[in-house]
Amino acid sequence: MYILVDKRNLLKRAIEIMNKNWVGTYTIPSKRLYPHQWSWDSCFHTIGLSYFNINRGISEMKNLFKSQWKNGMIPHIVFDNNSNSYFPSSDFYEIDRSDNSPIGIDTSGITQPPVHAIACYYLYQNNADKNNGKKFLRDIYKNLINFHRYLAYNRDPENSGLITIFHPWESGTDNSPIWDETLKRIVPQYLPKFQRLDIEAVDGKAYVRPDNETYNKFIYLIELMKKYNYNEKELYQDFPFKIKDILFSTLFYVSNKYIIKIAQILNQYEDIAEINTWLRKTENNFYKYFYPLGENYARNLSTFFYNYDIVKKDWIRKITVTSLIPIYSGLIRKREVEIMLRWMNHSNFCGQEGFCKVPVIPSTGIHENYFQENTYWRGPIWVNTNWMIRLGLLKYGYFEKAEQIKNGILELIDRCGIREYYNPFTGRGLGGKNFSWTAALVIDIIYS
Ligand code: 2M8
Repeated sequence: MYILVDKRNLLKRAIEIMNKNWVGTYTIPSKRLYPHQWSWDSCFHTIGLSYFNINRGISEMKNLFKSQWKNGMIPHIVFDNNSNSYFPSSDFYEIDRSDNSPIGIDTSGITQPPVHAIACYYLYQNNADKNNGKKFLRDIYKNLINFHRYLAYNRDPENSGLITIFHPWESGTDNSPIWDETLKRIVPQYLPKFQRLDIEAVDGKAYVRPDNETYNKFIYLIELMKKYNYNEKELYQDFPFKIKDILFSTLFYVSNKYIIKIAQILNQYEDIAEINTWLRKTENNFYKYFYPLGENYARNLSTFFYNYDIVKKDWIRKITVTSLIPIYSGLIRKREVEIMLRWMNHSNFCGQEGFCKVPVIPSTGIHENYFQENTYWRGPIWVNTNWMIRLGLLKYGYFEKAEQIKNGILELIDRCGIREYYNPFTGRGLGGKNFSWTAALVIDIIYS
């Protein structure tokens, strides 16, 4: 049962937060906890901005692409060196070790999921002045292609159309139980002295953030990447964290389709054949890499799409929201979508038998032993993953279920505030306050 949400008021609140977090050229995710520019956050921000301030959206994307590495990588953070409330800060990454790092711009040395082409398309689609929209697309087009070429050629030596990540921070779902076993195998040989600043930023509530052991491993993996001078070819040989990630690969696939749309708007056809080869590769390998035992398991309710650990050569069989994300790709068969729908209505996620008050999807199955209702990416509800699942449901024609998620998200935010994530039983807001991508995506959800 839904409470009627005053959408006009919610929209006003969301825009207010986007305005407060605007720092002149881009939007920060949340004051104090995340005071810099984050790559995929900026894409979600841009999607929201496209409804009420196109120029700010253009500025946000352009500022991000200014930081693009010479090999095409978009770094996951572009630092504002006037801010010192976040660790690790820019100097920790030592990006000068790589010949590819940009000159005079401080960034991290890792990347994040590619939502960029989707965000840029929104800026065109929602721009009343189509000439201006086209001009922006023309300005940004080569950067988009270069980012995707970087992913296609530097992050997929298997030629599978699926992307490998080197660090949980690259996944965007940083603290997910998906990474637990792989991280367990990694024993830090050395660690720099550092002080975590994230716990203070969430008012000392350590339980909503990753534990110290996990955080040490996050830091150690960056230390190790530095030893390889961020050279992907060498990292690929013996780096201990190499995972084919479903969410990242799904976004790569969807974004490739958006690049084709953009190329067609610009009458720029020369790259389309190459992008089509990436699309075909993803289609041909998605089941092979992400769906254990392929066709035979199709009728088994417990079968899911799972991330693939390249080092261990095995699937990571954890029930998390990542397993549902393939629905957003549109490339999976309807029968797997139907299995997913049964799962979504099952008590493992927030369905009728679950305890959730509103039907939205938490970040892990609620009956799993790794489920933690308040801890970052280990149980709480996130708006961006629900946004993708809703769009996936619409692609497959499940309008009623998509509408439930839409209403669930709106009700959750209306009642519990614009936060980074939410307890799936009580709806209590957690993590960063006044969180920008929640605000931005709620704007899109209201309008679409
Ligand atoms: C979280 O990640 C950062 C590291 O990148 C952190 O915890 O310090 C994640 O939720 C990530 O997906 C997000 O982009 C970032 C900023 O919102 O915060």
